[in-house]
Amino acid sequence: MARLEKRSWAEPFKIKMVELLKMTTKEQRIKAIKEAGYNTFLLKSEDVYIDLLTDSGTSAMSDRQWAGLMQGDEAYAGSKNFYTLERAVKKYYGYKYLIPTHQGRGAENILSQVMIKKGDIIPGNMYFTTTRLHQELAGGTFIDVIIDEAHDSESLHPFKGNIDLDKLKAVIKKHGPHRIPYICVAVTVNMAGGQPVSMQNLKELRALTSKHGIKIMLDMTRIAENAFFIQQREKGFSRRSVASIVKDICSYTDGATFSGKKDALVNIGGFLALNDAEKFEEASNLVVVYEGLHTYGGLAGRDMEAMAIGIEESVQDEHMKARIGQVLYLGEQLTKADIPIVLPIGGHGIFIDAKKFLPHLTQDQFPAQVLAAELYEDAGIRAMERGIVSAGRNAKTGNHYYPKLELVRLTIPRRVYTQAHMDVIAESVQSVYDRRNKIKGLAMIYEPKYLRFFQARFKKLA
Ligand code: PLI
Repeated sequence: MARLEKRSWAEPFKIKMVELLKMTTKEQRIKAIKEAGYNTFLLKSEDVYIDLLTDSGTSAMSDRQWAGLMQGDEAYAGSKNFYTLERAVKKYYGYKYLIPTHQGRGAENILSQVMIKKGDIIPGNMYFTTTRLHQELAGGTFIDVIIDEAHDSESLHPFKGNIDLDKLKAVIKKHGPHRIPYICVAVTVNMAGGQPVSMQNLKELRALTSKHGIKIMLDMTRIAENAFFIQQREKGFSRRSVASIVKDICSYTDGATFSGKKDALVNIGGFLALNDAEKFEEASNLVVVYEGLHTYGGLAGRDMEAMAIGIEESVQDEHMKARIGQVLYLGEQLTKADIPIVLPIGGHGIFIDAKKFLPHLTQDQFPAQVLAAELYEDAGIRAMERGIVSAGRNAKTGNHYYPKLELVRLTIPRRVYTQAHMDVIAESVQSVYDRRNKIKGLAMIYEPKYLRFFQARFKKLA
C-alpha cells in the first residue's frame, strides 16, 4: 500500500471541560430569527448551535489562564496584575507605556480624544466600525488608503491589507501633514476579510510618515495572525518565529490600540500602548474619566492577569498554525463547493461574498443580512453581516455608505470548535447555496443612530 504523504496539523491542546449546546428545530429557528428582526445580534445565544458571530471574547481560555484568574489582585490602585500585564506588553510588543481599558473601543476613544482635533484627517487601511466612529466623534474624518485589491474579493494579492502609499501621499498633499495626527494601521484588516499587511509595506510606510512627522498608530487587535501570514508568505520570514515578527511589526509604529478579546484569548480586556511620554500622561488622565484608574482601566485584576498569559500563548507558532489551519480547512471546504468567498482565506474567519451568492438582490435589500439570517434558519449557525448595514451612513450627507464588499463573516472563535463543526458549517452553507434563487431581500424597519448593525431590525420583503 502506498504511504500517505500528507501530514495534518492538529490542535496543540486537549479538551478538559465542555459546554453543552441546545439543539433546536427549524421551526424554532424560523420563529427566533423573526423575533430578532432578522438581526443575528438580537438572537439569544442559547438558541444558537454554532456561534460564528465573532471571534471577539469568545475564545476558550487555557488552564493557565483560568489559574491566573485566581491570582487576581483586586486592589483599586497598583494591582500586581497591572505590572504583570505591563511586563508582557513590553516583552512581546515593545511599547513603553501601557493604559489598560475595558476593551478595544475604550482605547480607541482615549486615543482619538488625545490625538485628534476638529477638522483632522485620519487615513487608514479600511475602516473599522468602532474605530472610525471614535475618530468622527473626536472631530476627525477617516480616509481609506488601503490598496484597491482589498475591495476585490477575488484578488489573490497575498497582503491585501497593505496601505497604498500613493493614495496616502495624495492625502498628505491635499490636506497637509499638519492636519494628519496619525495614520491608523490595522493588522490584520477585519473588514477586508482578515487580510494581512506585509512587513515591507510597514517599513515603507514608516519612511514616508517620518518624512512628514506623521505618527503611525496600530490597531494590533489581530497582530499574531498577521505575523503568521508574514511568516508564511513574505520573503525572508519563513524561519522567523511569530513572536519575533510581532515585535518587529510594533517597532515600526508609535503606539497601538488593542482588543485583547481576539488574539489574546480572553473574554474581556484591551489596552492603549504608547511610546510618547507626554501623550501617555494625557491619556492616563483621560482614562480615569471613562474607564477607571490608569492601573486597571475598567478591568478586574484577574482580567489583566488572564490577558498577560493569553498574550504569551497567542504568539506561539504551534497555536497559530492550528488557529489559522482550522480557518483554512473551512475555507477549503467552501471553495471546493464553489461558494464565493473572499480570497485568499483570511485570519479570523471566512467571508462569504453575498453579492455573488445572492446576485438577484440589490445592495439596498441587504444581501449579507439576508444570508446571515438564512444560515441561522438552516442549521442554527450564527454569522455576522459585514456589508451595507455595518458600513452605516455618511455623517455629513446622511446617505448609506455602499461598500464594495458585501460580506457574511463566519468568524471562528479560538480553541472552541472542532473539525466536525467545520464540516457541519460547510454543509449548511452549501444547502443554502443550492436554494439561493428562492431567497428574498429584507427591508430595515428600525435603525439606531450609532453602529446600527448591532440593533437594527428588518422584515422580509414579500
Ligand atoms: O470589541 P472591542 O471594543 O474590544 O474592539 C474593537 C475592535 C477594534 N479593532 C478591530 C480590528 C476589531 O475587530 C474590533 C472589534 N471587533 C469585533 C467586535 C468583531 O466582531 O470583529
